[in-house]
Amino acid sequence: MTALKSSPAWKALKAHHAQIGNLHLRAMFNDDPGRADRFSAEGGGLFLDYSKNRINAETVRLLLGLAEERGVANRRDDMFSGEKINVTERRAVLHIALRAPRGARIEVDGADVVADVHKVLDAMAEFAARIRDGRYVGHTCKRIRNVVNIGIGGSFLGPQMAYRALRAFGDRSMNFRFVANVDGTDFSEATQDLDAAETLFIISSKTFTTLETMTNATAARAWLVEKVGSDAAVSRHFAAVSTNIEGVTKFGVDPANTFGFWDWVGGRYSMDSAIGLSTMIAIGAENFAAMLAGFHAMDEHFRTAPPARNLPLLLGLLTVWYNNFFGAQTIGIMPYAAALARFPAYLQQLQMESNGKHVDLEGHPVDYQTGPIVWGEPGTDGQHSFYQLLHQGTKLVPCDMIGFCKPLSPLAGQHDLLMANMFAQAEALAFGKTAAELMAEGSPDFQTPFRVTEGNRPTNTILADTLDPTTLGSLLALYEHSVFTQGAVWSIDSFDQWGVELGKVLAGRIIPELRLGVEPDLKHDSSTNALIVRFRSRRKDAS
Ligand code: G6Q
Repeated sequence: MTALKSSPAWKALKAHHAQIGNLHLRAMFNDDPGRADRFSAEGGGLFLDYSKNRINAETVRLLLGLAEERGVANRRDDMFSGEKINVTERRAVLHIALRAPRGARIEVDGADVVADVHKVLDAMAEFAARIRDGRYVGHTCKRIRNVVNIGIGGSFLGPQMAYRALRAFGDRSMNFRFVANVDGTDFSEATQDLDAAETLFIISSKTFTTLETMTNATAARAWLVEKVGSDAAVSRHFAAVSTNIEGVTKFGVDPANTFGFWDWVGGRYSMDSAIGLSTMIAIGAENFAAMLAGFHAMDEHFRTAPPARNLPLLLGLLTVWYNNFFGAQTIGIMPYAAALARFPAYLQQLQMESNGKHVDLEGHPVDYQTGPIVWGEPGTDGQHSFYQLLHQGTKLVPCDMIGFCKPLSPLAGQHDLLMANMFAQAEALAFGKTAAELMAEGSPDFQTPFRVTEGNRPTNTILADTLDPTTLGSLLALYEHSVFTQGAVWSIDSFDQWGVELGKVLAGRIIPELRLGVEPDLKHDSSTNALIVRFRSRRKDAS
């Protein structure tokens, strides 16, 4: 494949950007009354209005041309058919198989995986039902009322986000907690008010070797045994989700409470695998199935919808447009739904771990920008903190506004206030307010320059009916495939994460150096050495 920057589509986009990059959304909307219709699309139960982007019909045509030239569709088909597109780990990338309907057939190395997926889903459903209806009891025959998921990264962010997003569909008689950080505070705070006899720990770890998770799992075992007063309690109070069944058995989890998944599921793409066990216990197997159906609907949309109406493709290409041609460094994710409070953090991992890469698929350094920084907060909260910079700052921050037509809360009137704010913010960001408009409204001269909002700040608006399990699934798949599209354009491996390894190795080296008692022979740089010396001496003083 031609190098990205010398490809004809890239060059055409560069020239096009030079022509239209400074056009104002005000003018673009004035010149084209059909703009909102022209630049909106629907799929998988989601409506995407992308008209408030700094694009015209030619931009879309050129971006779709870029996708074609970079072979996005072929790469997508390779993913769906189980090709080993995670080249650096020589693995298939088949999160789409996790939500394939029963009876579908997707092969890895000639063997169907969908039947295995449903076998695990059935076992999870049975386990979840027994916990929810009280047939499954703890060591002292008490009903399980607390579920604590112990896991980090992909084994944490998805389950925690989904639990919060779908609380309206969850069992309110149960408590769900999530422990990720190796900071002991995380575990102590999550468990301090729980009755151990009513608590189930789910150890969620693909590898079952992760330092944070294994440390917290060990702390959980000690906490349980101490509180319940018996080693035998472990088998009733622990479940595990992993690809490393040997490790799970060694830890002492009952095989009947163990749920597997496969190396073709990446951690950050795993919340709809058995890693979603806590989600399933919270919302029930039927709602979990509805979530999978939402994922699948978007998978099918991505696979079959024509490019010009393909939501994930468009979203991914718009990200490339701002990232590579406008030099935008970040994307803001603003869900207008308090229940999606952890959605930006979830997307942060999905996007940044997938596309924060410095070499292409052949291992050559890239000479273009790859994945943007993702951040965000629910609206309206963000409006009262950082939106000032979005409106009047000097940086271009394209934002995704995500909202729902129907409220989940009984305070339905407040939902209109929420959504009015979402629509208003997108409007203000796009069109702003000129000095002339302000003066016509009587703005004092001395204030006018400070009050001007230039506008021309791009947003996508994603609108769905209700934040329910199906919609959540669809929304998550939308972003998964948008991230995929970007990675395909940039010719990078969106499914590995080698960059996180070095820090882990270095921490492993430093751990024994912090233990008091033995004087370590420090061989780091002068800064790290001095920090370790200072830490040791202060820690000694404290103890
Ligand atoms: C995700 C990453 C990473 C991973 C965690 C936890 O894609 O690989 O976030 O999920 O490091 O790993 P384990 O599930 O193996 O404990």
